[in-house]
This record gives sequence, structure tokens and C-alpha cells, in this order.
Amino acid sequence: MFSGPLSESLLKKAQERNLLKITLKDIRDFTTDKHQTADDSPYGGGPGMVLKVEPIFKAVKNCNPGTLTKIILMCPTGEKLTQEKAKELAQAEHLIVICGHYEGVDERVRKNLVTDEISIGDYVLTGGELPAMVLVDCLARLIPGVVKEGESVARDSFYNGLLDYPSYTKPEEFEGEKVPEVLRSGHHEEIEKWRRKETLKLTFFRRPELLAGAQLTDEDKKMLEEIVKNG
Ligand code: 4FL
Repeated sequence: MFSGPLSESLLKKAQERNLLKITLKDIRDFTTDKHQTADDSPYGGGPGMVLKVEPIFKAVKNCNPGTLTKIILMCPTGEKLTQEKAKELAQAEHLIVICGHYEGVDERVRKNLVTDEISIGDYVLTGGELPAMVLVDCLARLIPGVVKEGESVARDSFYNGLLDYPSYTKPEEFEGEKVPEVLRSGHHEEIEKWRRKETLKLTFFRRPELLAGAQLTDEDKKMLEEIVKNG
């Protein structure tokens, strides 16, 4: 579940360039019985299995956490991962990410080990492995040098709290659908205006709640009034 994403494109290059180091640990390697039991049935009964506390503690200790290390548990009950939270976590020198089990993790892991609990959305998966990869990918591209500087990151959807504007590339016409004239005009000021308006339109119609938290200029507000009036 990890080798695919970690050995592809940006994440691979970032590791080769020593911008990022990712180490994988298997909690089963930190068990003591011959069956390498990492989970057990819940106290109080009920269905499902719960990830055991000792192997997780041992695995985390084996990562040599320092006082500044953040120990993150991926779980559906965690704080929702947002670009803002990602920016905060990306400041840390050392992160340890624990992948939960869909049936649960012994509560003492959460209470006495974990510093941050993160959810990637309101759905349940078979485990926290893919969410961990989502988090790693999201944080990796915030490390200076991983994504070409100044380009993508600062302009991304969500980065400035609004949705991104639509993009086009060649061909100029596809199945009768043409690239908007203004983008081919070479008129930079008009292009910027069009893009800003498309950003505001998309955000207004799809994610209006994002507008409340955005920094809007007087020009933006005028454009929004127009959007509200004319669609
Ligand atoms: C973790 C879902 C983070 C969403 C099952 C185990 C999960 C998850 N965000 N589902 N962990």
C-alpha cells in the first residue's frame, strides 16, 4: 500500500534529493508472540479487532521521537485535514504517522502517545494506510523545493482559500469546443481578470462557505455582486 505512491514521481524525487525521508515500520515486527499478533478482541465484547497498544508504543519508540516530533494517528474521528492544517504540520522536522485499523486502536495510544489525530474525510476505509499516503503527499509538496518554487503551490486550489480557475491547453478546438478567446488574446491584465472572476464564480456556486474565510479585495466584491446578479 505504500511502495506504489512512495516510489512514484514527486515523492520519489523528493526522497532522492534528500528533501524528505520516509521510513516504513511494520507494527507486527514489534510484537513478541510467535504469531506476531498486532490486534485483539475488544474488552467488553462486540465485533471486530482492536490494534494493541504495546507494539504501537514500541514501533513509535523505535522511530526515536524527540520533544518536537509530532505523532499523528490517522482515524475517522480525527481533525479534518485541510490545507491550513497541512501547512501547520509541514513545519515539523519529524512526523510519525500511525495508521489505524477500521475497527479501532486501543484508546491508550490516542491518550498517551498521539499528538494529533487526523481524518481525511467523512468516510470509512479499511485502514489508515491510504489516508497516511494522502497526508504524506499533501505535506511533501509543501516542503520548499519539492514542487517547482513559486509556481503551483502558491496558486493551488485552497492555497488562498478559494477554488482554482479552469485551465486549457492545446488544441485550440476540441469536438467543437473552443478555448476561451481571452486566454488566447495575450492580454495579461484581461486574462488575470477572467481567471479571478472564474475563481470567484466557481467558489460561489460550489463552495460558498469558503468565501467567508477568504481575503477579498474591493474588485473581488464588485465581481461577486455581478456574479450574484447575472450568474
Ligand atoms: C482515517 C478514514 C482517516 C478517514 C478506517 C481507518 C480513516 C480510516 N481518514 N478509516 N482509518
